[in-house]
Amino acid sequence: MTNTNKGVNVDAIVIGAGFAGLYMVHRLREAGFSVQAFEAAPDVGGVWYANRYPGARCDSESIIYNYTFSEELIQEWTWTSRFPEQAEILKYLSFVADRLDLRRSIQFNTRIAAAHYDEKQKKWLIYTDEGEKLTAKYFITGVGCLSASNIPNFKGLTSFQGQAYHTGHWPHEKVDFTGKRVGLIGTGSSGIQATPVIAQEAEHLTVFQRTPAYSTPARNYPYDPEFLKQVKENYADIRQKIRWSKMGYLHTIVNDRSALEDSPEQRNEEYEKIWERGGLGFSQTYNDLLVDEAANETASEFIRLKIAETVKDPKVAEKLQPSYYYSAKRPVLDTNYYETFNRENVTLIDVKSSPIVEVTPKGLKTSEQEHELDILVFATGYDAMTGPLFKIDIRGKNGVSLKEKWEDGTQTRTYLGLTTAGFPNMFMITGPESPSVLSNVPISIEQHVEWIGDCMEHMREQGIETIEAKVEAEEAWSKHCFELAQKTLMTKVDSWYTGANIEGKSRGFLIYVGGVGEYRKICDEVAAKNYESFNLTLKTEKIPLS
Ligand code: NA7
Repeated sequence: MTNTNKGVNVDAIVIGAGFAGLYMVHRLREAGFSVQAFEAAPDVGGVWYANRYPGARCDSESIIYNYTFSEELIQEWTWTSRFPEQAEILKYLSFVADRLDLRRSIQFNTRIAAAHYDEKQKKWLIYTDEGEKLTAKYFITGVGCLSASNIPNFKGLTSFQGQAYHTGHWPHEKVDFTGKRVGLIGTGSSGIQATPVIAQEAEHLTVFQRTPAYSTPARNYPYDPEFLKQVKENYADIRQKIRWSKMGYLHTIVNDRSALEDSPEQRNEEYEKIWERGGLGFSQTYNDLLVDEAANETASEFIRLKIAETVKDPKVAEKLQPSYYYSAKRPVLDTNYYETFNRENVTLIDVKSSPIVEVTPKGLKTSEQEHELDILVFATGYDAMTGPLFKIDIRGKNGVSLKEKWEDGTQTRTYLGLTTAGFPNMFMITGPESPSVLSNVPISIEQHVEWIGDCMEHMREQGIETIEAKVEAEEAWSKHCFELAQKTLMTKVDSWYTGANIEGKSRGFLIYVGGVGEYRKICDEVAAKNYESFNLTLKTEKIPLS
């Protein structure tokens, strides 16, 4: 991979070469800015480069899990099935990087250790982990929301003598489970996707579950070429629809009424219909599943009954049935997850009732027994939203670090999830308090990249040197975000949405739940009003504009 665009002083430095970083590089280059991106991995892909665990697949449908900004890319790329698997997404991003000649602007195998704002120069000083130093007017993070992996600090963690992997850092070569005793900790999306695939190969699989998930069937299938032809012909409409939709998807609320308005029989029929359809639409069966406890219970109970019907051993079925509000934690899609517990080579251990005590050289010890294992899989999730940003020593005005400013989840303050006061000319793509993970992420990424690109062009045209969110604007935005979230059931359940999955992390809710269409409207209005909720300084005069 070559890097011919490397410079010590550029207009913009971008971190990451996933969906966000790639498009940001392209957008800025097209606008005539000099840009240098850095990526810790050896190639493009971001989380899709790293998440190579068995069964890794996206829960968004392929035809909308791509860039929409380029008609050429839409026409030239063809997905194979309804839900894209990791390898295919990675191939897609590699295709985009080639097609737009992006790799020459990216320095791979390089982690950014620090980014410090120099108030005198009005520039960002960027330090790589190898001591290289660069300066840039703009500092843009495209580090993803779920890229800082979480391995719980179990006693004896490093003593295990078998192979151990986190799903988010899976090796490139195939892990051979044949004849192996495998232990898998965690039953979120990653664990639930990996379980059926590992079970087919392993001699024995022991799944260590702390909290059961509500999982509904994905029902993946190969795409019909005729369908894809129609999609390509109508992409302008599709683009418009998803950009202004609630969550960046084509599916919307199926029945725009309360679940409680239907009789139990009607409701069952509706749930059954959507269950058969597969995909993430189940949570959209009625309009109040995420806000009304009683309505939510009807969907929760439907899924619990499905689990009970599928899993033959009633004791195992009981352990697999969740009791919190459906969809308040990230809903999961699966292929044969519950069926897998009918296999003789699969055991479920409930670590809430018998907690993991320690990792031993031979395996994993719970309060009840030691499980001997050859391979240990950590499907234990991520320090979401702020975790990837805190891995970099980001310091704004007066040397204050982002971590110090935000302190913990409850103190995090952003304006629009794009910027934060005290950090001029820094932009975050899908940052905390933007729709990000509660949307079809590439659509949210595109909107952020375009907003940032437009903002930088505006600044260039107007001779503006710095842009920085006003404190009162970010206070109001953070308050608004939290108030919206509190109207839902999502703040009432422990999850990575609330930061509860990370020991010592304070509870908050760092995702804007108002929807991508509404959010786009708000962001567009801010730009149309000449960024009045920001402090702007002019290049020469250095006088605040507002
Ligand atoms: P998730 O959804 O955060 O799942 C992590 C799982 O690991 C979850 O079941 C956790 O249980 C479990 N976990 C975490 N720490 C422990 C400890 N200490 N002991 C036992 N079990 C533990 O991560 P995923 O990788 O599955 O998915 C992340 C997102 O990526 C996903 O939502 C998609 O958006 C893509 P808990 O529920 O916390 O009790």
